[in-house]
Amino acid sequence: MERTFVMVKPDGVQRALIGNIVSRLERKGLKVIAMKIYRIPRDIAERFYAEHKGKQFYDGLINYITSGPAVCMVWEGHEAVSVVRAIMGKTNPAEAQPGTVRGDFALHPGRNAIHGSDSQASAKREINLLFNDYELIDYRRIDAEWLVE
Ligand code: DAT
Ligand code: MG
Repeated sequence: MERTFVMVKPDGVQRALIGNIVSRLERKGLKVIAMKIYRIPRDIAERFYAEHKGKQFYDGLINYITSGPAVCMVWEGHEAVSVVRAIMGKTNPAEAQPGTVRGDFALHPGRNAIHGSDSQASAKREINLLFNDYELIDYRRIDAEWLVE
């Protein structure tokens, strides 16, 4: 089973979108195995977004992501990385399809409400950056046998 790191960003928390976003992932059949509300410290944010250092939006991105509490999560399931990316929608919410989180709830790339890992390698790195191993909870959902053939 694949794992991915998901975050409701500070704008999503302030705009009361936590429940809606969690609900979309839950009803899809993905399983939440870690979840915490966390104000990301600047040094962690800089490591998290290291690939974007030097870009014109980088300083704004770090300020945004550290500006208030976020909800950090690990979700598990069949093709979890690409499934979450599809549920999120495009980085620029103005171009994101209606029906996606960003398509439904966001307008600007600098306030796009949700993060999801872009590959299994990124997921591993991001999960290790935000969670300790003991925070990842191993359990079986009662509907598991109805979700995967
Ligand atoms: P994604 O979050 O869809 O994986 P990304 O990894 O390319 O997108 O960029 C990370 C975040 O940086 C993105 O969620 C919002 C911000 N960002 C990207 N491009 C931006 C832009 N042109 N203006 C402002 N913020 C931007
Ligand atoms: Mg990304």
